[in-house]
This record gives sequence, C-alpha cells and structure tokens, in this order.
Amino acid sequence: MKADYSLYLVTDSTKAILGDRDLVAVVKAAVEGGVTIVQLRDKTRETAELIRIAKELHSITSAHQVPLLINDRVDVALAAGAEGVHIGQDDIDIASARKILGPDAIIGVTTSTEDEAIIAAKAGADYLGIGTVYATQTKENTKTVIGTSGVRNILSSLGSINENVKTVCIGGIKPSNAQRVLYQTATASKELDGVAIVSAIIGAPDPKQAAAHLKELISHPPPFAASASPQILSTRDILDRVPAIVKSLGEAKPLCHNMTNLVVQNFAANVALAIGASPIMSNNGDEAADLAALNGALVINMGTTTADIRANHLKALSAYNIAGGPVILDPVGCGATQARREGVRALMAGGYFDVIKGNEGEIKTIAGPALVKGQQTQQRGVDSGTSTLSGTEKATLVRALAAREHNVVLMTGSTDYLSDGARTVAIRNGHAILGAVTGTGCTLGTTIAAFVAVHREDKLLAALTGILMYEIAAERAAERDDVRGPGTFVPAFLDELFAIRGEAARGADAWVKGAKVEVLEL
Ligand code: 3NM
Repeated sequence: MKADYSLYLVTDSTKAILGDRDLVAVVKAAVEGGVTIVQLRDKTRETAELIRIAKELHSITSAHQVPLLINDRVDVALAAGAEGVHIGQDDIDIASARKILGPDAIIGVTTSTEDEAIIAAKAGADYLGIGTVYATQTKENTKTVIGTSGVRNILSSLGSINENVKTVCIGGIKPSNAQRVLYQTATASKELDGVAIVSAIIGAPDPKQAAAHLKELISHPPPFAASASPQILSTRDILDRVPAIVKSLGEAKPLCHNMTNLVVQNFAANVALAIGASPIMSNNGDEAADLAALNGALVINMGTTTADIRANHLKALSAYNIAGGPVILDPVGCGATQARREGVRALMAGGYFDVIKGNEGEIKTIAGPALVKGQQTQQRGVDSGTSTLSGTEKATLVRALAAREHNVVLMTGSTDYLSDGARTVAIRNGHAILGAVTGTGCTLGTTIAAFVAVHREDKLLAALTGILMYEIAAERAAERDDVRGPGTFVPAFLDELFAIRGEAARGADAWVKGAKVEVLEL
C-alpha cells in the first residue's frame, strides 16, 4: 500500500485525551474526515487486547486504503496484518524490524536530532517522525522541544544525503499552527511530507470534523504566505518603485495597530499619522480579531512586557495570522533578562511574524546559538551593546534567520541589514541624532508595519520603503537650521515625514535620490 503521510493520526487511549469514548469509533470518524495514515500508540494495554484493537482498526483503515502502523510492537503489527510499525530510539532496531516484517512493511522512526535522523534514514527507515515541535501534554518524557527551526535543521541535513526518506513532524500540532509549520519549514532543502497529530483529532469534540478541517488547512498555504517568489532587486528597481509605495500608503491610509510599550505610545501614533497611516494603540487582545478584519497590520513591541501583556500579544498574533494581516515583531531588549528570553520564545512559538526588526543584540538572541556560533547573546538593557559582528557577518546572520523563519528580518544599526532569505540589502541612511531620542527604533517598527499593510506582495520592498522614508526624513530634519538638538529634532522629524508623504502624493520623487541602498551578493 502506498503511503500518503500528509495527515498522520497517532492514537491515544488515555482518559485525558480519549475521555470515555471508544477508540475504534474515534479513529473511524477521523479516517472518514480524511486522515491518510494511522498509528496505534498504546503503551499500557496487554498484548491480546492490543491485537484485538489493532485488528478492528485495520478493518476500518484498509477499507479506506489508509495504512495502519503499530507503535513499538512488531509482534502486534504481524498478528493484526498491519502495514508497519513506528519505533522509538529505545525500541527494536530498524534492521531487525525489517527482517521480521519484510521489505514492503512501512517502518518509521522517532528522531529529534540531525544525527538520529541521518542514522535512521541510512538504516532504511521509510519515514521519520521529527519532534517534539511544540510542548505537548500528550507524550511524557519528550526529549526536547525543537520548534520549527529544529525541524528545518533536520530537514536540511536530510536534504544533504541521498536517501528518499519521508518526513512528518509531531508535537503540539493543531489547526492554529499546522499551516505555519509547513510554511516555515518549506525553505529547507527537503520538505515535510505531513504533520502527525494526536490530541487535536483524538481529543476533539468531533474527530471527523477536526480531521476534515486540518486536511483543508494543510492543503492550502497559510493566509500570510508570500503570494509569489519576489524578483531579485537592483538598486535602480528599488529607487524606481519606492515613491509609488509611499504614495499608495497615503491613499490607502492603512490601519496600523500598535501593541507597544509604555514609553512610545504617543510618538508612535504621531509617526503613523505623519506617514499617512491610521494608528490605533490597543493592547487588548480581545479586540484584535475585530481590528485584524480591517486590512491593516500589527506591531508587537515587547519593550515593557509582562506575562499579562504577552497573553494579549499572543491573542492578537493569532487573530492577525488567521486573517492574513501582517505582524511585525519588535523584540525590544529580548536578550536582557530571563523573563524576556522566555517571552520572545513564547511569541515566536505562538505565531508567525512577517517581519522581525531588532538591533544586533536582539537579532542574535532570536537567532540563537545555532546561527550565532560562539557569540555572547546576553544583552545589557534594551541597547544593542557592543557590536561583535562585521558587516558581512551581520548580513549573513540576517539572511540565515530570514530563511529559517521564512519571513523578513531587519537588523538596525548605523548600517541596516534587511533580508527575506533570498535577497539581502544594506541601507546606510539615517542620522546619529535618532539615537538621542527615545522610541526612534520602535516607531520605525510602526512605519514598517504600515508599509507592509499596503504592499504585502513584496514585504521586503515594503519594509525597505518604510526604512528609507523614515531615515531620509531623519537626515533632512537633522540638517535643518531650526534643529539644535533632540528636542527640536522630534517636531522637525514629524514634519519631514509629513513632507515626504506630500511630495510622494504629488509625484515629486527627488527625496528618494538620497537613498543609500546596496543589494548584497552573499
Ligand atoms: N511523539 P499532540 S510528541 C506521540 O516528540 C508523540 O516524538 C512525540 O501529541 C515526539 O499532537 C508526541 O497531542 C505527542 O501534541 C504528540
């Protein structure tokens, strides 16, 4: 039987998940709903009982051409005539299982590291169950939570060896993240063949409907997916296209939803107004679904965050992800304290960010040790701290993080680096006086959000447009005779943002000639 791994159901008969329901009835409903492969996983039942259940399940699955696999128990698989087994790292070895079950049996193996995956693939596993993706109550003693980045690393390792092994990922997969997991791992050199799920189907009130819903979700890209592969940009293209995007923002007046810190509320709202967006400063997660329906973008800024605020951020993130509205993460000071490091991990696990914008210290924290080899990621306060990376290292890190997250990443600094994983640019605009005014980093996040709202088809170009408008306005303001320091700079800066917006509306594009953008070949 040829296996389709796309929606892989793993059973669980515990009270916490199955409840008082009959497992066979639940699996029948799930198969009718569209699961494509089933694994019977039961760590406690006696052998005879397990064989009886396996036979009952097999009569259902085989009627739908759905393979049935048995967790760990080669004997039960043989007795029930199941199509194969799924084995853990501490169970029977692949060669022995193959010898007993024969060449046509499906043999899958649990793997949580690149080494385990390569060993299992070379030993002849038909597929790998890669996990644990997200924390789950379902399996005790899961070794490590590896996130989508861990899954992607394993897929990339597998892509580098010549084995035709299939892959599914497992752990905490549910309707709210299934599409994102597939999307964020799709930039690896090997793609997932499916998602493996326990509680989101077995524990669902209506397992048939839950399976059908998941099947529908995984057969489409998520609402926030980039619509097409953007073209490579030349500096000339950029300068030609930026003014029209500034003009379109003024015409569209997109909603710019800020969940930002206590320090910058007023300044961020004024910057949004000056560029032509419509700001709303709402930290209430309960109203995010209504706001997400208004076709704008959301900035999540964790500058003065707490557990309560984070819960609101996660609600809003989910609402915008469902609506396909762009979300910008400004992970202010995310490497400074343990609470912030945990906070940013929870946000990254909780949803998709179209753009991540941070200083060198923040971007290093998010990238983590796998991408920032041998570098200290402890931050002092919300400042970036001393730079330890060369320009090329910054550009390479930004590109690698964007490829890993399948989004756009900006590292700010005297030179800004911006990448979508395929295209990377350096921007050398801005002015040192921005560093003397609080919130100028945060309000750049607000600006980028507004631009991504109106130019979703190319989020990198949208972010770049926001950066150029913002930084050229800062240069113009700083050079004015009436600006004598940070106090007089702020109103002049708002005026220059407003002026550029007016120039773009009139088609007066000379302002963009000040852009210092370099498209990098890495
Ligand atoms: N294996 P749920 S996690 C059976 O990491 C299993 O190998 C895992 O359950 C692994 O879909 C897991 O309810 C349980 O989160 C997954």
